[in-house]
Parts: sequence; structure tokens; C-alpha cells
Amino acid sequence: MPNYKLTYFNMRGRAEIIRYIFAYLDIKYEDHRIEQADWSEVKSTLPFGKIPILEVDGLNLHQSLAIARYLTKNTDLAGKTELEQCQADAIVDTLDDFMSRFPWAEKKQDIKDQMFNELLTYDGPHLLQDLDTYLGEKEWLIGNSVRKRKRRAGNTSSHRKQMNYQRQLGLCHKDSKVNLKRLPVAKDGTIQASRRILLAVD
Ligand SMILES: N[C@@H](CCC(=O)N[C@@H](CS)C(=O)NCC(=O)O)C(=O)O
Repeated sequence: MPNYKLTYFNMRGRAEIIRYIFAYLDIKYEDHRIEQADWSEVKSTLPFGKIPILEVDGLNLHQSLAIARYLTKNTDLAGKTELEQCQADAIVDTLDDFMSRFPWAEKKQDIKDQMFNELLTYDGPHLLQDLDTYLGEKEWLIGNSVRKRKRRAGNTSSHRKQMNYQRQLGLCHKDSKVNLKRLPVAKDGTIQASRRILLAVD
């Protein structure tokens, strides 16, 4: 298993999808969270000056979604067939189109506030409505389940521990169908409470 070190700010943002994947696949990694005060120094060392960065055995990977796709290769988290993978990519890119419009770099505060307000008041609900329509009566946006993740050699007990942990939290049905929820992934890699997402185990 490679050595993984994820570098991002101490927030969910664009790193959280990577933390979810690590948590779901029960892969150990270093969750390196940097403070804003240290950012300019770190930025100057990066080829594209952006985070998240995932270091894999000393090699730096950038772009959160490229990293997410790399980590989900050979799992069915991003679709079981090529067609499902295309559909999963399309949903991810649809969400990314929306996220990319957030005016983080806007210098004028009043313009920034107005743009955020429009995005969150009009465009956000519109996007959610479209996703809802796309979902229709189905349980999942794409496909009908996520297969039980492959156990990695030597981590059976940690897999069991995580399933028990999810059961205790009420995230996991006793018949082993999991309704993993959209929760922030804590620094220690555990997943905490909140909204539902698309992951399940059959
Ligand atoms: N498309 C890139 C976006 C990377 C990006 O814009 N990262 C922001 C944080 S979310 C960043 O590094 N901001 C600090 C800066 O640009 O100085 C990804 O998904 O990784």
C-alpha cells in the first residue's frame, strides 16, 4: 500500500471528496491540514500553486477530481460499467461546474456578497431541483448499489470495526446495506454525523 499524504486547508472544501474515499475504502493516509498563515510558503513550493495535493510515495498529484478518480480505480465507487462511469463523471462535473462559480478570488466584498447570494438563492436550488429530477424514483443517481468494498489483506478487523462503528451511529442497516451519511471526515479519518449521500453496500 503506498504512503499517502493529503495537503489542504483545515476545512472540507475540495479535499473532502478525497477524505471520503479514503474513509470509505479504509485506507490510511496523513491528513495534513495547513493554516492560512503558512499558505504562501507552501504555495511557492507547488507547481500550480493550488491545493489539494496528494503525495503518493513522494510523488505529488494535484486536482481533486483527478485524485478522486485515481483512488476509485478498480473499485465500483464511480460506476460499475464504462457507461455508469461516464454518468458518474457527468454528475461530478455538473457539481464541479457549480462549485467553480464561487467567487472566492473576488476582491470587492459587495460584488462577492452579491454573487454568493445569487448562487445560493437561485442557482443552488435550481441545481438541486435538476438533481432531484434526474434521481426520480431511483435510490441512487447512478446504478443501484455500491458493492461491498474489497477487503485489503490484513485489515479485516479494521473493516469490521468500521462497520460496527457505522452500525452504532445508525449509518448501517443490520442486513449490511449501508446508508453512509454525508459527514465531515475528522482528522483521525472517522466519519461524523449529518446528511445522506450516495454510498451503499450490498
Ligand atoms: N480544480 C482544482 C482547484 C484547486 C483550487 O482552486 N484550490 C484552492 C482551494 S479550494 C486554492 O488552492 N486556493 C488558494 C490559492 O489559489 O492561492 C481542484 O479541484 O483541485
